[in-house]
Amino acid sequence: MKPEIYEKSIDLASQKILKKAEEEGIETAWDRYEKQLPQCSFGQLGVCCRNCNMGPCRIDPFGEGAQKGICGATADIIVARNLLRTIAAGAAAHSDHARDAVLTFKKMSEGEAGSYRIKDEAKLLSLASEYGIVSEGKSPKEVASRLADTLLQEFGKQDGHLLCTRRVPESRLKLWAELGIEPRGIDREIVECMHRTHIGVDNDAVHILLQGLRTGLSDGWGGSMIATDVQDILFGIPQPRRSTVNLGVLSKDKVNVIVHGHEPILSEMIVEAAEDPELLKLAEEMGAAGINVAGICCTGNETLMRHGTPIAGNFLQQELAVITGAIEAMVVDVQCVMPSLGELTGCYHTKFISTSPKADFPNTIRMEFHEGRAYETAKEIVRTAVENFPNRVLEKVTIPEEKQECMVGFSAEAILSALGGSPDPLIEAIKGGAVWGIGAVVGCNNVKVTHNYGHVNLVKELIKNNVLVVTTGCNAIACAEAGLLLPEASELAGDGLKAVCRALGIPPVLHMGSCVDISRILVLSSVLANYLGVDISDLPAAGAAPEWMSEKAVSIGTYVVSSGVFTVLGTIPAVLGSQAVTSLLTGGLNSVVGASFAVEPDPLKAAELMLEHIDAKRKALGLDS
Ligand code: XCC
Ligand code: SF4
Repeated sequence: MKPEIYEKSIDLASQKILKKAEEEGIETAWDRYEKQLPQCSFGQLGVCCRNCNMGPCRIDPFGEGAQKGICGATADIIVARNLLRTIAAGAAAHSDHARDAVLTFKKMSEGEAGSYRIKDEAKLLSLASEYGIVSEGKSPKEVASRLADTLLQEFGKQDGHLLCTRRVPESRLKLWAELGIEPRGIDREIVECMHRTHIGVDNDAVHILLQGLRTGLSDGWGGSMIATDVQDILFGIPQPRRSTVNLGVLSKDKVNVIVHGHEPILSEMIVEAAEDPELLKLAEEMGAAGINVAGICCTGNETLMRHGTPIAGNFLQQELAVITGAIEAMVVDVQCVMPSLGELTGCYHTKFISTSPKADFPNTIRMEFHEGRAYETAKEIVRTAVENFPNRVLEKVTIPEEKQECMVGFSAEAILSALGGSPDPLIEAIKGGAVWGIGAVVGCNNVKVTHNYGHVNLVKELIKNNVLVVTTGCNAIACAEAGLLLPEASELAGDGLKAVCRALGIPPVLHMGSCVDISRILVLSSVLANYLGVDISDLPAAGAAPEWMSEKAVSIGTYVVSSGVFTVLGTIPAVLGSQAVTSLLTGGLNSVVGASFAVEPDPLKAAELMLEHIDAKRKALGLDS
């Protein structure tokens, strides 16, 4: 039976556009999901392998048919290998994004990327000193060049350890070293995953998974952290500011340009180009009242955090944004961009512009983006959008009125300054029980979950129980749409958290950025752990990804757990075909890294698991007041 619209999304704006899609006979991800049902159960359990051409092989989960692949691989081996490849792909996506940011940074320092500059010199100097680069007597660009070289070496490093890992509490570093999972070069870990999963290499599930932990760590404390740091130097450390979210941010009289994907290298330039007097004049000539840039997914989070650029939606709203009929250009770079957008934009006047040398899609206009002429390309892109404004078909336009105000920009630095410069007030609030614990809630949308239902209900339940929530990615956008990123949302919080939020003027849910910015959460947890003189795994904190879907999310979950934080997944990972892998992930890991995963699709029950975990950690710290 076809699901009702309210079963597809809890968000009113999205429901309205889903209705429009139905009326216009337009297909969306939800329709394609229906056509996939029932989904392949071998795939769901993770027990099919095509790592060599004797296969594909699959294991019969009921124990009646084949129990081994042709090479002899068991379900445990196949599931573990598949999981390792998933982690490698996720880590590769984050880290390759980081590489491009560092390469732009390097070119900027050499004067070859004239559109970019050093926005935050203080962060440049503090990173330089962290990495032992002498800055006295050197110009900022010279320091930047040295820093870029040092960071680039992190990718190809063959020995030693990743520099960012020195931010971790001593106890955790020692544990990683003992386990042999201290990450080495970022690229090295990813390549090693591909090698190990080739036929006839690594065939012990535990041994394979340890490499998974190491690779995840090379993402969290490597690629993602480098991306965040370099982007902060180039574009500024996010500071608290207000903005608006949801499909209602689209303008009925301005040119609407959507930036979608993940890399601020592009979107920063688009935001700037949209203010160019020449293009504003052209917009006026085309009959538009101005140029409105709005984001989707994490590239949207990046510009939201730094400029307050509005966000039109999260992952499952990308098609809906087009279906409003109000978008002149959908500009994309990498990751989480549905290939369906090609055909879909063809049903409207929307120009679908792909910009990354790495990512092409059907039916796009290619406008490749290179640092050397970044601003010029951004201007050409915005011009294309502006010139498309007269083609908007008014009868096809529906912009829902729903838009929600939000307060964003809570980098670790901004949180510390909101606390008056020291973690002390937060620690005291945690000790006294006003803030019962910290919940990190992140991750995607997934058609298997009613859009935003998992995110919003889990977060509401946590704040109700005085858990301060930090968020990134599509969860942050879902929370913004539900009005949870406002100081006023502390009305929904328990009394303790409410009082703390009021005193500090902060929302009970703090938007810390894009998905690579989960590195900010890692840094914050290190700061808190070090301040308390404990390990990260001792903190009254828990993580969750209620609607996750991407391979990046698997890498994230892996490094969060390996860093010592219990994490609840809202959708089921493809591991249930192996008892050994499943019980290791959901239990055994506790005795290895002091944290594990749980799977719980019901957000209220997921919150309960997190709260139980936080209770136990409080008790262990002697805080059960
Ligand atoms: Fe993509 Fe980052 Fe997931 Fe959203 S949360 S669907 S990965 S945009 Ni990263
Ligand atoms: Fe089958 Fe083994 Fe080849 Fe996988 S690696 S396809 S299990 S023979």
